[in-house]
Amino acid sequence: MLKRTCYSNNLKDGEEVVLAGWVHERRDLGGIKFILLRDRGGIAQITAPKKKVSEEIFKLMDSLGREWVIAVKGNTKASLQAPSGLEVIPSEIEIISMAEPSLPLDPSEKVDADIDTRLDNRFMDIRKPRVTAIFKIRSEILRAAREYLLSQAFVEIQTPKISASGTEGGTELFPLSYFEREAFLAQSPQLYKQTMMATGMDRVFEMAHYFRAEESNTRRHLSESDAVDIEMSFIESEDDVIYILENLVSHILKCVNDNKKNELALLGVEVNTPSTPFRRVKYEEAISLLQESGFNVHHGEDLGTESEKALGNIVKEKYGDDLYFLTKYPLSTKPFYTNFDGETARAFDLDYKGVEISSGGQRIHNVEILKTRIKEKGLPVSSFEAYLKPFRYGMPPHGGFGLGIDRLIMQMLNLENIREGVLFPHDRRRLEP
Ligand code: AMO
Repeated sequence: MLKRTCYSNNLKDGEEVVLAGWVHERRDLGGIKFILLRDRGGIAQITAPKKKVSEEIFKLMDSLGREWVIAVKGNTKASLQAPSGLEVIPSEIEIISMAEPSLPLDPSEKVDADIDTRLDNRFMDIRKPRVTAIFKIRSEILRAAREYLLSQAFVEIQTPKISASGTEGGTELFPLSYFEREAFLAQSPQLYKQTMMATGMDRVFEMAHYFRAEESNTRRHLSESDAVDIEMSFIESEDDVIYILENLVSHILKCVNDNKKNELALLGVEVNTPSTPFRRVKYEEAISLLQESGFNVHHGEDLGTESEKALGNIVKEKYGDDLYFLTKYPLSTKPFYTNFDGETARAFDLDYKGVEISSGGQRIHNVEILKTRIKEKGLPVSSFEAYLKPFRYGMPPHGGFGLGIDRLIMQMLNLENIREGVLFPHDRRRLEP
């Protein structure tokens, strides 16, 4: 097999190269034949003028089908017509793998496909350069997140994904049979990352995977999702956690802007790099702003999808901000582990263009108060014994957040559906691929 020497975006004039990839398109102008060859770097034009290539190659160009995998050896040459300004004149073409002629979707995007067809044939959908770009940006988001958190002395951890109890409330759990007993897929690393605060590790983060049996089929919920979870000790209030979150998100957006320019251009997206601190909007103010705009929302309720979206528009119009914290929530809307002042939770959400992308806060670190809150939420204290034990042997004040990566990329790139930013999204209806 010919050994690839470069990607299509690394071509230089006057070199012998070997490219390997997929036949994106073929064109035949009689005396000259073209192949657009697609690889991870983009698209390269392979040009075969009858007079300049062997008869064998000229013929072979005709026999290639769309989406076949080929390797092409040839010389690069400047060309005004070629998309990259360079073309390759082939001296050898090797067929590596053929494709059935009727394609399940069109990777050159000349024919539109609905989201279900795209996801059913995700391997081929991801061949589209614009879709590949989304996942290159996603990789940069995770790289930047690690970079920032490591720079702030956080230690990366991994925690179990099979757990004995729920963490985020009783519903939305995926039960599974675990030998002789029932267990659940982890909704989040919440209880483990809090347990880590009793170890003296002080600051931890996890590239976490959430499993949630979300009943409804929405554009922003999945059964499996990814998040950056952090937990930190010796905080004075939730403001210490907010500080890390706003600087983390700001660093991520800056890195995507600086390092993924080509991908953003391909997607036609501009990412605003926000300055810190982000705006804080108190829950009370949010309710008033929504009521003034004619929304039927009441104090004490959690904000629904529609009111969150409307609030995003109001905040953008009033203050010009895409990113803002919602603070001082009523305690009743937050999980049992949330610390509080009277009826107010020491918890926050971070919204991005009207969609919640993160939530977090200060936790309860007093074991008796924690037990009371578990009972008040109607949960069985007995199933939280393992979680509660570390709280009995020296637990510092602590807090943290979970930042949803799928939601972050959806809002950053203005994707219509969360599924577009996830390789193989799973939801109530979709378990394959
Ligand atoms: P929460 O339940 O708000 O908080 O989740 C944190 C963030 O994770 C994302 N997210 C989801 N994304 C897609 N599909 C889902 N089904 C889904 N569920 C959650 C959202 C959300 O803001 N333990 C707390 C975090 C903490 O306090 O540390 C938690 O899980 O972006």
